[in-house]
Amino acid sequence: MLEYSMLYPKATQTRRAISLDGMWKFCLDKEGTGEEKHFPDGILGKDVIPVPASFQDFYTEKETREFTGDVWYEKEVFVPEEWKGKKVFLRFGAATHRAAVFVNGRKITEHEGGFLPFLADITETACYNAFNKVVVKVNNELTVTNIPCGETITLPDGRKMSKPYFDFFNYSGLQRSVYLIAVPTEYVFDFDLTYQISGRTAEISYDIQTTGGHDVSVSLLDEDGKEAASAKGKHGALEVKDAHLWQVRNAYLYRFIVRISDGGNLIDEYEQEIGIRTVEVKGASILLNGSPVYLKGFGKHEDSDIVGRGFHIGVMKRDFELMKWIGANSFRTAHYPYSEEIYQMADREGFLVIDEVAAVGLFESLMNFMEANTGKKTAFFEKETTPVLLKAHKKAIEEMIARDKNHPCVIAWSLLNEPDTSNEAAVPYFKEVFGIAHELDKQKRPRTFALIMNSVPDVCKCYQFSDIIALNRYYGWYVKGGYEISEAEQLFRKELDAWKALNLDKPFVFTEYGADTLGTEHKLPSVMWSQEYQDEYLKMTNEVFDSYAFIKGEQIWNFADFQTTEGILRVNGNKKGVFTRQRQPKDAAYLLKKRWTKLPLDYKG
Ligand code: GCB
Repeated sequence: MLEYSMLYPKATQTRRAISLDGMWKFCLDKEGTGEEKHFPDGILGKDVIPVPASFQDFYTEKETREFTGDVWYEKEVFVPEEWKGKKVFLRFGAATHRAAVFVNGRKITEHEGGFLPFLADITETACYNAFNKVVVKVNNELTVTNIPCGETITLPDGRKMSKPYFDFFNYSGLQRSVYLIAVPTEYVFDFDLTYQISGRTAEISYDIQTTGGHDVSVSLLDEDGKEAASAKGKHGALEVKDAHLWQVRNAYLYRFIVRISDGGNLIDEYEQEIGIRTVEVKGASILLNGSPVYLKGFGKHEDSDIVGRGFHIGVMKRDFELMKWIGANSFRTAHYPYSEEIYQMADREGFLVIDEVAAVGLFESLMNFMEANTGKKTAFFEKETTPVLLKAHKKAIEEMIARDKNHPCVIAWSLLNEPDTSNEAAVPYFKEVFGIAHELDKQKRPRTFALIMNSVPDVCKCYQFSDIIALNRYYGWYVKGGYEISEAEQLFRKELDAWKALNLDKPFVFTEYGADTLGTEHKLPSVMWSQEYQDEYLKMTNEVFDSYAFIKGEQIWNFADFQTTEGILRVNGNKKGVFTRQRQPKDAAYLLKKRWTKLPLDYKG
C-alpha cells in the first residue's frame, strides 16, 4: 500500500498547487555534520542554486562537481491562511538519491530512491498565513543496497567519491519540480483504468481510491470538451461509443475527471488526460489496439549541459521535435523513471515508452558492462545485502507503477538494466520483481529487462521472465569493431540464430546498440570514433535486424551524447549519441531518418 498519493499536482476547483521552482539556498556539507550545526533551522552561507537542476555543473571547482555526501537546500515558503483545514503537502518530483525534509526545524519525512516523487505532509507543522522554512538534506552516495547500485569510496585525503556501477554521471540534487499543494481532507488518492475495445466502442473500467466514504462520480470529456461518458461509484465502467483511440504518433487524449461529493457539495475534484488504447504481447508481436507495432527510437537519458539531469522543459521540447524529425516512435527511459512532464508529452505526441526503474548496476564490478565478457565469476544476487536491495527495488517498482500506470504512452515496464543473470541466485530475485509488477499493474503491461551482452541463451537464467526479450548488443563496437566488423556481423548472426533456435515465440527488441562517435571527427576511409564508422556500423546492424522476423524493435543507444564519470573509455562522456549533447545531428541521424521514415509501423507484423 502506498504511503502517499502519487497523483501529479494540479489545481482544480478543490485543489491548489504552487510551484516552488526557482532559486533555493544551497550548501555542501563537507563534514556531514549539518544536523549538529542546526542546518534544519537554517543552512550556512548565502549561495543560491536553481531548482530543478543537478547541482554539479554550475560550479567551477572540481571538488563541488565531484562532491559525494550531503547537500542542503533551503527555501522560505508562504502557506496561505485559507488552507487551514485542508491537507497541505510539499511534493518533490525527485530528490537524488535520498532526502530528509525539515519544516521550521522539524523533520517531516525521509525518502529513499532518487527518481520518483514523494510527499511531505506539513498539515500539522506549517504556520499558516506565514513564511515557513523548508530545509531539505539530499544525499547522493551510492550503495549496493539501493538502486542504482554503486559504491562510495573515501580518498586518502578523506574526501568521499562516487563509484557508480553504471555508465552515467552521478548527477544529483533536487532535479525535478517541487510543489506546495493543498487538497481537501477527503480526497482522490489513486485510480486505475483498464481498457477493452470492441469495434468502435470502448469500455473503460475504473477503480478509484479516496480517503473517505462519500459518493464518487466520474466523467470523460473528449478533445472538444464534450462529455463522452459518465458514471457513478468508486468502481465501474464507462462506455465510450465511437471512441477515438490513442494511436502511435496520432494521439487522442480524453480528460478523465473524478469528483467526490456530498449531495450537491463538491468535496474534491481531480482530472488527468488519458488515452484509450490496449497493449499486449501475442506470440512474437507487440500489439497496440490489436495491431502490430515495430519500435523505432532510442535509449535516452535525462542529460544536458549546465542542468545535468535536471528537468528542463526546453530540452524536453527539442528532444521530442528531433525524435519526430527522425521518424522515431518510441524510447526507453534508460536508466530510471523520467520526469513526469516527459510522459505527459509522450502521451500528447503518441510515443511508445518502455518505462525503466533505476535498477542499473546490478553486477559485481565497476563499469561492469565492460567486464561482462571477461568471464569473471560474479554472483551479484547472492550477497548478504541482497534482501535489502530487493526491498528497495520492489518499492521503486511500486512507486513507478503508481506514478505512471495511467499514461497511455507507457507500453511496457523494464525492471532491470543489464543485471547479472549468469547465476541461479538471480532467479528468485527476478521472480519477486516480475511478480510485483504484474500484481500492481492492472493493465498487465508486458514486462522486460535489458540483457547484457554476455546474457546469451545458454548463460542467461532469467530471460523466461520477460514478455519482450530486450537485448543490449554491441557487435562492431565492444565486440570486433573497426576492420573486424565483418566478423562482428557473423558473431551477431550466430547469437541471433541461437535465440531463434529456442523458438520462444516472443518479440525481441534491441534496447541498445551503438558506436561511440565524435561529432567533430570525419575520416575516409572510416576509423572507429569517426562519423563514417557510426554509419558503417549502423548499416551492418540494420541488415541484421532486417533478417530476423522476431525482431520487433530497434532503440539505438543513445539519443544524444551524455555525461559519464571520467575515465579512459570515455572522452568527456559517452559519445554514442545520434545527436550531440547540444542536440545537433551527427551523420548517423540522416541515415536513421531515411530508414525510420520508410519503415511501416507494422513492419514484420
Ligand atoms: C550498456 C549500458 C549503458 C552504457 C552502454 C555503453 O550496456 O546499459 O548504460 O552507456 O552500454 O555505451 O557502453
